[in-house]
Amino acid sequence: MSDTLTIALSKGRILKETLPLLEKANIIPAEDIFQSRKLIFDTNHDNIKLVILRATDVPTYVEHGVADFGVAGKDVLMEASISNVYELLDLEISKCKLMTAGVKGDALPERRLKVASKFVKTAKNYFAEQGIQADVIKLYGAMELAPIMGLADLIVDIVDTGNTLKANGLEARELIADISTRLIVNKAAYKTKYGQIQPIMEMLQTAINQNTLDA
Ligand code: PRT
Ligand code: MG
Repeated sequence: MSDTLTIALSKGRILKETLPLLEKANIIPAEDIFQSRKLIFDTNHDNIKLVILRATDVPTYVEHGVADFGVAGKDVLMEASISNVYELLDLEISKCKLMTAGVKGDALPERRLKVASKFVKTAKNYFAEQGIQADVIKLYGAMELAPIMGLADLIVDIVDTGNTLKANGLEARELIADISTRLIVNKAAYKTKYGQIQPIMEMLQTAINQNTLDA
């Protein structure tokens, strides 16, 4: 059905905070997402479906218009190659910081820097903007290990409390970006389905405001 709205959600920690927000906006999955192995869910609205994706795949589904809406971290959006997408709302959940970090107390070497990150594009852009020469090495996880093992001088990673860095003898250095979860929409869908999209946006904005007041 062409008037169906599909919302792509990032699984993991973002999902845990997104579902209560959707519920406040009266979008409720027809069954418990955490108790199911399904990837696509009906909701209390005939025309709204939810799909649960790996966070890095959310922008891709929205870019191609197979999902109308997407919910993803700003870190993931900065790293994605998207041009058919508008960022509609800051959901103000799963907040954290994208930072550089290095071994506690270590000075940076005089040579070209070695940086390890999952966020290669964002890291390259950041060091280029700073006028710092850096080679960025792609890692898929456990970034904290790279400086300890001598793979990199610095990492670019997400920091919340800083406990993970601390536990590994690292310290946060420079702030690259404040991160929170955003609602994105496919540009074409925004035009053709505006009548359906607009009330959902309003409900979500009310839910975000309510969250902020509760906090
Ligand atoms: O593994 P995969 O790449 O598929 O996803 P993931 O497991 O990283 O996803 P998940 O569920 O962790 O959610 C990631 C998204 O949540 C990110 O894209 C951010 O937008 C957001 N977010 C918010 C965070 C954190 N806070 C956070 N603290 N993502 C990751 N972390 C990590 C941090 O890097 C550290 O390793 O959590 C650890 C604890 O952080 P500290 O500083 O509190 O110790
Ligand atoms: Mg994780």
